[in-house]
Amino acid sequence: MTDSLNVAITCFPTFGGSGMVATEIGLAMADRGHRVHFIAKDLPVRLHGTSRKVFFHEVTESDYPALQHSSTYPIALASKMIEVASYERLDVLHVHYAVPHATAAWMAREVLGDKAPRVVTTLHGTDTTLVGIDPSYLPITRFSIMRSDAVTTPSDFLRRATWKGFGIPESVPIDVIANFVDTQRYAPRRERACLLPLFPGLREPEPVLIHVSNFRAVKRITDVVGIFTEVNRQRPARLVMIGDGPERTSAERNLRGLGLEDRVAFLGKQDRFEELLAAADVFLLPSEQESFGLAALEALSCGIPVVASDIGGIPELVTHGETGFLAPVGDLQAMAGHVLHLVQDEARWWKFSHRAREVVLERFQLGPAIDRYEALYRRLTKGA
Ligand code: GMT
Repeated sequence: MTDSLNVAITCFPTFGGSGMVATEIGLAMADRGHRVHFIAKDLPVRLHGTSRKVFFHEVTESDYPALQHSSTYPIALASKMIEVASYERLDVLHVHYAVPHATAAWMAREVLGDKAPRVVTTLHGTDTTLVGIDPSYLPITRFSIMRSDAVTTPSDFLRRATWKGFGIPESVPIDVIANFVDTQRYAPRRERACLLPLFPGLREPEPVLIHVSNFRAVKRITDVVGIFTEVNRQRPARLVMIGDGPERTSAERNLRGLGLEDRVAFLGKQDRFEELLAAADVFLLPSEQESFGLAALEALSCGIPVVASDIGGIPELVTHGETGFLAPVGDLQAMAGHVLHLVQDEARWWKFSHRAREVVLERFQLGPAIDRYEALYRRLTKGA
């Protein structure tokens, strides 16, 4: 193909929405015939077993003793970007999560001069709402965002938060390209058998709640436990917890203290969990902050209604009273009430389930999102 592009993508390789979105964009671009280079500290979690035109460049840092107390990752990353851009003649460098990736991209561009690729920065969440606006990072992050050739966010909420948080004039364009989901992989299938190994005593009328996250404080894991406990008090229920992070241990301890450990399964990090998601009844996301909420979108795609906090970008994907219910952060009684309202009426549950899938098919499919990114890349490289 003559008009294929040479694209590099930088992301965190860890379990987390930003890395997953970045990886899916890269793989989809490769499927469309572009050459795609991932530049990261480690192999991104979903980048395995590919035979497509995808290349991985590992960022390596020196272990020289004098550097022991300094973080050299941004410099090592910028150096790798320079190397890849020079040898591979990159057209586009697309970085996910501004801190420190947008800054590394800016440094690389300064060095490369005329030969520099176009830089796209996709902001994901705490790089704007927390870390990026921390005074320790704000000036350089703001500058690096402003120096990007294009900036995107997954929600209108995050676009506004970026303008406001960094004091960037609203005349500076930020494209909202909503996160997306593979609707074939995350599809409705009510096969409860996959829950039996987790809960051998599961009886059909028992509702199964599910939560997926990195178990950081911002996810309010204590609230997940609180909502479940209240639901279970009124109607015996089960809870599936997928992911790992700092809040997991106390949540497990808490549930053991309540004598509920047999009703809850902590599975830790899982690469594939779509079967469990599709078999559950309600997805819980009571976060303190969420620029988007990718895991909630995956649940909706499986036809699973979501009960979540009414914050950030969540209302852009979950419609209160249609595909789930929203409540103020920390209002456990309201959230537990919403869960019960959903699971106590089968016809209502199915109505929400069908609408959830419908909305995802209408607005959050992978293809149209990739069209937008590809059009953006082409716009930036036109005439370059
Ligand atoms: O920003 C973070 O703390 C991490 C980041 C991630 O890598 O998963 O999460 C953000 O990006 C996701 C993908 O765009 C969004 O689905 C999450 O809502 C967002 N997290 C927050 O805003 C807290």
